[in-house]
Amino acid sequence: MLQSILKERDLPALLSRPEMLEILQREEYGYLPEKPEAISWKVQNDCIPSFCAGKVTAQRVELTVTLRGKDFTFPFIAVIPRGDGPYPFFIHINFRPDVPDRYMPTEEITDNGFAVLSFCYNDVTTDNGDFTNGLAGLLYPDGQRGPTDPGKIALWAWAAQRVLDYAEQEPRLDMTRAMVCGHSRLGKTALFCGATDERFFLAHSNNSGCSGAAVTREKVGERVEQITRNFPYWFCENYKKYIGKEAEMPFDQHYIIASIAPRYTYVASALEDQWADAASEMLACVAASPAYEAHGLRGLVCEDRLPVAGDEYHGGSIGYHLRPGLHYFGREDWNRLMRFVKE
Ligand code: GTR
Repeated sequence: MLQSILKERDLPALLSRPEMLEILQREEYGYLPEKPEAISWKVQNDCIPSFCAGKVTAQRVELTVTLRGKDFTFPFIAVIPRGDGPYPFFIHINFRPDVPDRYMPTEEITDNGFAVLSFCYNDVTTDNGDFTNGLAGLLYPDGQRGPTDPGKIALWAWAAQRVLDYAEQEPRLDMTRAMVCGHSRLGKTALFCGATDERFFLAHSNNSGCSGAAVTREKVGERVEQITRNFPYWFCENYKKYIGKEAEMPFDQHYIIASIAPRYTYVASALEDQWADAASEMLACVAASPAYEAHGLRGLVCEDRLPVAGDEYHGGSIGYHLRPGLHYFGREDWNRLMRFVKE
């Protein structure tokens, strides 16, 4: 059944990872900036005194990167279980700087044996069309972008990769188990981040929908037209070419998941999130699976039907669940994700 639905959607065939990343960057997200010339940090220990009853350490880190001769600083918070580790860890690209946060049940995460490093995307560069502030200001002093220059999603993803640079020298973090996660626009960001940086062991997209985990062709809810009208600055300028012309796109969103292979991908959908379109999110996982099979792995291992609430597929290298409820990144999503990682 799933293969016949996919046939109707008529998706472009998978290509090699470099070819898919090239197309995704040129046509959709813009090219990821190069690595910074320098990176340094200032650490404030015990930034949330007595946090989690002393079971963790919480540090506030101010990370300074030098790019194209200019400096830019943004903060993140690293919460690590007490002990030597090394602990598997999430880099959570969040909407708010708060720890804990309604999208991040920190104590539950660390009780499960994971560390979590989180930052607020607006502290990297604002979620609007202003390309003169924060990291964007280093790249676009006059605020003007060319057709393939990175949009905000690529810039937030780049920042998460810099948090990973920091993690590399923290012996309590297990670099073989580095994971990136985010919700909605930041789920799109987490996928792009994981796809473009092979140091990540897993990328998690929570309810990312259009231009994230969901296949675009025949998608319901949000489409290229709405997303580029409301949020043109998330993408490169080239993406607008495909308004109403989705069938002509030389890519679809299964490319972003396939670019994470052979590393793990986790896609979480929500039943009442029709704007994101759970069926199209699951179909992208199915369509990306041959990229895993090419490595001798299984992609999404699932029933041969569209998802229903309560489905959880943890048998392959692509994990998936569809939970009841609204567009949200909650405990249930985290718990299912953490179970997938532990299994
Ligand atoms: C919506 C947008 C979606 C999704 C969401 C979010 O307004 O249409 O693509 O990303 O925002 O980030 O909360």
